Amino acid sequence: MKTYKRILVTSALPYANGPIHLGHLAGAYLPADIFVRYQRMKKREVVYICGSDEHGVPITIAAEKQKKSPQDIVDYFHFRNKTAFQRFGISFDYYGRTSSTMHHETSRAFFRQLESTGVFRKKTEKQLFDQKAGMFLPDRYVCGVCPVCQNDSAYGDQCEKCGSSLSATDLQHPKSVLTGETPVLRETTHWYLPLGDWQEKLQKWFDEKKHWKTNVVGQVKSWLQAGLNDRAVTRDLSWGVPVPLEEASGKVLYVWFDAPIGYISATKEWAAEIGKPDLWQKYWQDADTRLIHFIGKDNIVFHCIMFPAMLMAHGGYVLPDNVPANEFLNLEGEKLSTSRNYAVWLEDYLQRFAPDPLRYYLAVNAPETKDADFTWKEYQQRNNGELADILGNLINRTLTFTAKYFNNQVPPRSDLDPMDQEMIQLLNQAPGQIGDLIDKVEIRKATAAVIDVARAANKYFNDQEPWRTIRSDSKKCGTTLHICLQTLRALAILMEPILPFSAQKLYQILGYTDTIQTEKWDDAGDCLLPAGRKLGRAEILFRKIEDQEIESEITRLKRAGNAQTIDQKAEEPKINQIPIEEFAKIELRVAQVVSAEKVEQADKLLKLLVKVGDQERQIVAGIARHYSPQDLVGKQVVVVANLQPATIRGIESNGMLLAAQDESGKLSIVTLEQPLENGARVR
Ligand code: B3M
Ligand code: ZN
Repeated sequence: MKTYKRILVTSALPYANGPIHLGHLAGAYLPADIFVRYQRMKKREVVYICGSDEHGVPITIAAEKQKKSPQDIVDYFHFRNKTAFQRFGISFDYYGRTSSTMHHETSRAFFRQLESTGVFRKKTEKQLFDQKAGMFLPDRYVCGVCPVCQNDSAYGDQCEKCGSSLSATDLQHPKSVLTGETPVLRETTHWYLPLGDWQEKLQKWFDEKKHWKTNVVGQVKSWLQAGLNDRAVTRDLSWGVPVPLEEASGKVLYVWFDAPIGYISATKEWAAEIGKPDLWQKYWQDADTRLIHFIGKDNIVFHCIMFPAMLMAHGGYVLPDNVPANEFLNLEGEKLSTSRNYAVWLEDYLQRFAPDPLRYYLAVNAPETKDADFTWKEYQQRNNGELADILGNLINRTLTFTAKYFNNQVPPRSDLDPMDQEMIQLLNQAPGQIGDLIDKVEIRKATAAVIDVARAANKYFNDQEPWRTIRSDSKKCGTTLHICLQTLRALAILMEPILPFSAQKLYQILGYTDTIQTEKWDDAGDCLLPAGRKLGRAEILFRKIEDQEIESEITRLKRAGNAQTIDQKAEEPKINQIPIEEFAKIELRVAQVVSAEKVEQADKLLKLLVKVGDQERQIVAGIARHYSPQDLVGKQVVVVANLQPATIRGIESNGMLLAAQDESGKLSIVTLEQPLENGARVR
């Protein structure tokens, strides 16, 4: 196997014409995110690129349906999807958009390069034209009967039933999607990429890909066997990247020509943003880069044939090392459908549940080799039976026992018996085993293997019977708990790629103040949690999900109605009501900032000295990215005055400063509308 210096990971650019649903996540985003998070902890150089696909007929059709401009549609969904991904923990290094100037320039230059080296074939041919609408009908503007499988709702670019890639003129009984009219044929000129010219080179390149998934190999083989045809890379449309030739005015690049170039333009924007504008070249043009495209199976031909052919034709670019395309995720036994609104939308999900249980279920049930089915019942079973009862249980019993019998400190380890040794050995081996699986993008197995570590540790706990040895042999009992706590540290690291939110919480409970990403994957099994370490307070990391919650999700699905539009307000988050007595328990007071300073090596934290009445207090607040110390001195703020003291980065904090933060991440501290006496009650 070739060794690479750096890894470039991409996830398919989702069309900015609708929100993100579970099918998207399971196919192209979650597996990539798990892969990337793992590579980061392996301390490998890796960049994870994605962005909105803002061109093409899917966008203009959505705009027409909603009587908006394409720009309105893409602006709306670009930001909405970017935020939703972020809340789900998808950790892109950069999320671009294909309407950016950089992208327009990059794809026009790419086209020009191919044009000037005579790669394209220009052809004037008859195409479908809607006389009523007065326009040509490329791609999804026309539907009809698939010539391959006779499906009667195939589109002009693709049949979703049999996966065939089509040209609009291939369809039998074509109808305009805009007007329902039968189109006529009219002449127009387009630029074609003669894929046949690259057939041999593609075949040779593909033959070396022994490590590709069988579902991908199968599709690519059959494409190559059938022989590759010319593909038009321009369209008669007004929305898109204008073709950079005078004679082609009024024409734009075909969306599948510009969208994959979006990976390159987004990498350029990323490099510029981090202040190393040339770094994109290393990632795209240096043979030591391992390029991996995560996609769903409907995008295989574009990533395994068309884009590689474009890159070959251009020259100077790396080609993908792997395209681990996933099959589809169904929902309760049926195909997901955006148009019927039959889907679980990510934002909707996040209003009621935490991200990690969904990440877990989608990972352990990933559609890796065949279509998979999402059911709410199985989601609940997996969460309750595996996250809560195996992983959560191990975490809880270990922490509660340590708190109760060892003063909440890591007990020292003494002589090891064979069971201890076996457990330690298992920990030593786990990072290598799980890591190899993630490296091979076998996410289902990797996820199951993480739970297996917890399962083994639960058995170890049971077999060692610490509740008995605490009386008979407290040293032995300490050793058992010591090893269980080492297991929690190992698990925190090993689960980070899959369950990043819970991993970070567990890591903090173990007394670490940094982010868990600072850890090395290879050290996960090395028992590095120091004896004597004071632990934080245990909290329930995985709550059980009740039958009733699941039933109401199933009812929601049955109510599925119209597709999502930009005029719909996203549903307001459900707010948990509390009686006024609960609120009265919180002492909110007016305080004045006396001094403020940055906390060294913690770029988010400020250490504040505030005056509450006559009393001075020290508070550590995570606002350093938004306020500089001098902004704050003298200001009157609101603090929670009766919070239990906490130690943050080794500094004691006595209270909490109130601040508001919106979805974009903008933050404002809460101040007073007019000055009041320090210590005044806030109610
Ligand atoms: N937007 C199609 C899709 O979302 C397309 C992917 C582009 S990847 C370069 O399925
Ligand atoms: Zn078909």
